[in-house]
Amino acid sequence: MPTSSVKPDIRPISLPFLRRSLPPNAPHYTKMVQLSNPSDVRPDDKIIALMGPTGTGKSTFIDIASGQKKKTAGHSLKSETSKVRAIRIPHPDPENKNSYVLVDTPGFNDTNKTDTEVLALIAGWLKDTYKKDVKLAAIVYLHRISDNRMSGSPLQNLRMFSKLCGDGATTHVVLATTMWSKVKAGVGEKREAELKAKFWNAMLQLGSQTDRFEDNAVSAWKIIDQAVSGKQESPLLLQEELVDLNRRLSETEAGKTLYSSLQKLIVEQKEVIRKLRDEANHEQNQQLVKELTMQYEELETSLAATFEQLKEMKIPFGRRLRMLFSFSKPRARPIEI
Ligand SMILES: Nc1nc2c(ncn2[C@@H]2O[C@H](COP(=O)(O)OP(=O)(O)OP(=O)(O)O)[C@@H](O)[C@H]2O)c(=O)[nH]1
Ligand SMILES: [Mg+2]
Repeated sequence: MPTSSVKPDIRPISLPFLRRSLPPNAPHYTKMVQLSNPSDVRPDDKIIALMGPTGTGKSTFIDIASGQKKKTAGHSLKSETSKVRAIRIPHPDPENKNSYVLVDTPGFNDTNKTDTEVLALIAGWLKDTYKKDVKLAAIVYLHRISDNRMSGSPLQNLRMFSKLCGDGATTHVVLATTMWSKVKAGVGEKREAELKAKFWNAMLQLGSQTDRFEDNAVSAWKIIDQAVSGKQESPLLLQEELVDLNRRLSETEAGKTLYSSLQKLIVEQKEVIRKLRDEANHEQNQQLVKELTMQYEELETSLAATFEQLKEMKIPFGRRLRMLFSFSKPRARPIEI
């Protein structure tokens, strides 16, 4: 087995596919390097970002593509990836001499982080790398085919992603479905057709592609190759806004989308609180009143946290006015889903 002394993160090849397709002593996966900072990326790296809601399999995809299955992916219902994590790795095809950087991002609807914090983390990484003139070569956006409805959080995530990406970088996007083993083939196919016809349609019209991730390294690299293949790299809308136009995060299309969703959430939370209060007022059962009060208090805390996020994402009136009269506009435009 090949060994390495370069970095402690380096692991030998472990997947049968890679053993079959590479000579037994191939140095390929022994060359994996963890990049601690955005400044560690190089202009010649092919950067592949994994995005999508929490628990869709972003970390699993990277673990499988890099031959370190089940190293960083989570196994609980809690969100796992808490910061942007990147690894540099060569392509499994020895003819392909490019170095690839796979970027793992935390998903929105994280159980430990607010969406504002998640957006700030992703934006920070994208901003720092773009400042070094490094653009993403591809984005793999994951969606769980086992989700039975495209509403609530998956839809909100997709909207946020479409605003962050913009129409300039859509040809580098592969919208990939995961967890096919958890659904009956017919059900999965029906959901996939609906995604393509409805929710993904705007992005597909703009040149994005779709694929299925089949839980193996061959499938992961097929998706990566498909997303990268010979296209001119272009900045994401969010990168243009933050770096070229010097906007604050709250002033970007993604930031504004988050702001509206927080406003909506506040209205919903207030309504639930009102209903709980009414119910508790009319209830005679002491035990039930106690439970309702507990729920009520939890929601009040959650509402206060949403207000805090909203405050953070609010654009001061003066800046809003200035933006309105500004002639500098990004080249890319937001995509409406
Ligand atoms: N069957 C199946 N399970 C998967 C697949 N991808 C991920 N899982 C499981 O789903 C769970 C969550 O996967 P992760 O890879 O941690 O998801 P993530 O998108 O990185 O989640 P966050 O880090 O929380 O944003 C883990 O238990 C994985 O083993 C897949 O393609 N098929
Ligand atoms: Mg993860």
